[in-house]
Amino acid sequence: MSVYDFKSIEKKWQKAWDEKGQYKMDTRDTSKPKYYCLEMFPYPSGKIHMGHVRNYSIGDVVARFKKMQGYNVLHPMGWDSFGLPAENAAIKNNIHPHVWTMSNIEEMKEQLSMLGLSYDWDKEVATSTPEYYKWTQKIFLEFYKASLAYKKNSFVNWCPSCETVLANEQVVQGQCERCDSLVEKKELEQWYFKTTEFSEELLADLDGLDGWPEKVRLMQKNWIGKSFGANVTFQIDGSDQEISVYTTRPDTIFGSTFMVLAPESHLARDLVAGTEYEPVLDEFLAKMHTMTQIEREAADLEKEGKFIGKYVINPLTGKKMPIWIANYVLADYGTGAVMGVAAHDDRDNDFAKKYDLEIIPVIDEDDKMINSGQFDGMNKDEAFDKIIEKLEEMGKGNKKTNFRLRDWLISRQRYWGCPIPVIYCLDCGIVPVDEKDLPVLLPTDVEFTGKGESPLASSKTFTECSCPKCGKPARREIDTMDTFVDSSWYYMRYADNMNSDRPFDTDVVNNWLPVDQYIGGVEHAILHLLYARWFTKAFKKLGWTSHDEPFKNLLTQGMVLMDGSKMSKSKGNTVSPVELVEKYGADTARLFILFAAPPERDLEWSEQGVEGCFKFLNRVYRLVDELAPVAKLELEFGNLTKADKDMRAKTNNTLKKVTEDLNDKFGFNTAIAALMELINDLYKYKELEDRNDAVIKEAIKAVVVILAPFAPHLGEELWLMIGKEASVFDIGWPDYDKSAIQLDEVEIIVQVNGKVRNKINAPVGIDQDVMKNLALNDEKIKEFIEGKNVVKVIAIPSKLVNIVVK
Ligand code: ANZ
Ligand code: ZN
Repeated sequence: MSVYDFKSIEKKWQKAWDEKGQYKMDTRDTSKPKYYCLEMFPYPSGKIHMGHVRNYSIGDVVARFKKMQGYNVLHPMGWDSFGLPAENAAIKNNIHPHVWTMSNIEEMKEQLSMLGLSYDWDKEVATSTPEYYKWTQKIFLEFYKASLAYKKNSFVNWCPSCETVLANEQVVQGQCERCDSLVEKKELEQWYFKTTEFSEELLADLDGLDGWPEKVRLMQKNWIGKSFGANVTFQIDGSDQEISVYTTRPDTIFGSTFMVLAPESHLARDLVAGTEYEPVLDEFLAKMHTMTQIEREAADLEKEGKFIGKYVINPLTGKKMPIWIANYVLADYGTGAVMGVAAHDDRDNDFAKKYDLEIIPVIDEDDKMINSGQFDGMNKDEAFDKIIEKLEEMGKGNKKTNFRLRDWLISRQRYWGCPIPVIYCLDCGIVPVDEKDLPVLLPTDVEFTGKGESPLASSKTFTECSCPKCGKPARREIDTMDTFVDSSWYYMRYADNMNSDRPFDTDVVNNWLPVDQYIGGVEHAILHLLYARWFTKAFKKLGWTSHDEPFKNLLTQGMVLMDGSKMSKSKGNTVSPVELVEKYGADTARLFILFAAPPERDLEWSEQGVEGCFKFLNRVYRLVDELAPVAKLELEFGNLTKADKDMRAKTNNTLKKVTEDLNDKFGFNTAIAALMELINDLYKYKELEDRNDAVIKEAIKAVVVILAPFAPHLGEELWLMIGKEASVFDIGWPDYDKSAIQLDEVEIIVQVNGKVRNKINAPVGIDQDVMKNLALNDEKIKEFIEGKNVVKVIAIPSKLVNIVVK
């Protein structure tokens, strides 16, 4: 008897698949229906972790199953390979980001290949390679031409001691993550993508994404944040200048007793200009610049502000309202000005109490208007519309919807990102790089000091250039793009990754998109998915593609936990995938991960669970090994006994259940559980003296086929052992035999006074009276009804008999 030598089995099949090109596919082949299975590509940190193993194991089962079902499956993998860690490594270890990144990719690819994943590596992309970022730059230029990319001033986080711009994540409680200095705000010109161009579509199309988790759709919806209200204009007292505010509560206007402006707004600056309040604003602004956006928007922010010396007139009450600046008003939302309603808005309430401002309630407990003149007594919803009408009549306001969604700031003062392909000329201004000069390559003569605005500034060969328009000396843009730009379109490039004329061929991408199944972490539920959706809409507008949404179905997998908390390097509670595979094999690792929890749920790591899966695979191996000679014979079913029929029913029922579980339901754990049951039954059945070898053969084949997508190496090996030719993944997914699962007998539940007391077997289609008799005469049931009065017997055909006794 041979043993389950997973090491040599896995090595053997990985080599065989490789040599045969098992997973190569042609995206231009349209002879079969397409299926695009995509897992979120990783940042190449150098080491895979259990989260990757989980993500990719799930994707691999889906891809293999769909291929067996006859689809042409696109299942690619690549690298989100620009980003800060490479740059930090460069600063720390004096190694070039490109070298560091490529060696990490090498390492990770090797680790992934240990898992036996069915990727077509010919489709690989790495976003930091010139072959890829050339097209990211081309896309930028197209967006620029279409006014979907533009430049404007904005504030960035600046560390005065590191002399560098910090990303929001690098600011911890207002301090630089590296040196703890107080972070300042510095105004720089920055590039933006106009995400707001598609706010309506991004919101409306969420409705059609019924293959997405509801919670993710909701998160997107909240992020886009559409609100309904009005713009209202207030005249400045003693001037004909006006201030416009955005409010979602025009019904509360009679209760508005002060106005609050964002300290950064131009409005505030204009109002104090040349007055004694100018230094007040300056001092307040300096304080604001030490705070991050996140802190400013926090609900528990301690409200603070200053009066700036002027008043506005409330258009409906005619009363004077003092104008303040306050930390809770944001410059880039609405108009940057708020009508303060202390009685009905929590933030305004905190503020009014602190600074002793007037508080006038205008809506009572029954949602009826009070203190609101002609609107008194009206329901507040009615007043909402009526007040807007009134303001419109007066020329003081109008209905307005607003989106919380901002344009996307894509400039990064970093080296290891995609260079923004524009040139600045003193005479011509911003000049796009000619397409024939793409890619704008990252220079290699850069010093990584961690200081300065952008590392690219230190490269003369890079910054100095000539203007494409007039030929005069000019300089290049030194900022690079946010890495979310790279990951917003990689899944389109996969479909046509060798294209050297354009980012992708329109027909090819129109055929392959949307992705049929996208799988990844819920941490990308907002930004990555939103940006990818926005790119899709932008490409459609450019006429490059015709689909509306990038991802038809989305699965957000749960976390991998150890002792209840997320496995992470910082907590030191990790299990190394490499060590795991070395100890038990990839098939055990995959099986455990898929069996231990449904994919959307968190998964608690258990060494015992891994052990259990390993034992199970050993058990399967021994069983198939023992029965292989039988499985190779030419056999007929002949006459079947009850036991034979039961075994056939089990086999075919299992096949049916697994097929249903895998068909877009992600019931991996229940499918594996069903397989385990089948194995148990088969172990018992094979010991029967009058066993039927044709029944065994049928069961063994089902076992191997069902196992294959989960444990592909062992699947192939067993397939060979039972005399078939590789590959088990080239055969079609088998249909189950319907006639085998239509049993001659059914199980009938017998209840006495509503309590289940026994289960009895009865022929299918048995008469109700015969059913009742069988139940009443059953030995076990007799014990429960002896000496009692049978009042009533109810029978539900083929299911249940209930006996009522007194
Ligand atoms: C008066 C009022 C009364 C308001 C009330 C709310 C409740 P959403 O729903 O998020 O769109 N607001 C407007 N612009 C702002 C800014 N730049 N920074 C901070 N807050 C701002 O929020 C709209 C509401 O947020 C607006 O409606 C405004 O306050 C405030 F009982 O106006 B409201
Ligand atoms: Zn010029």
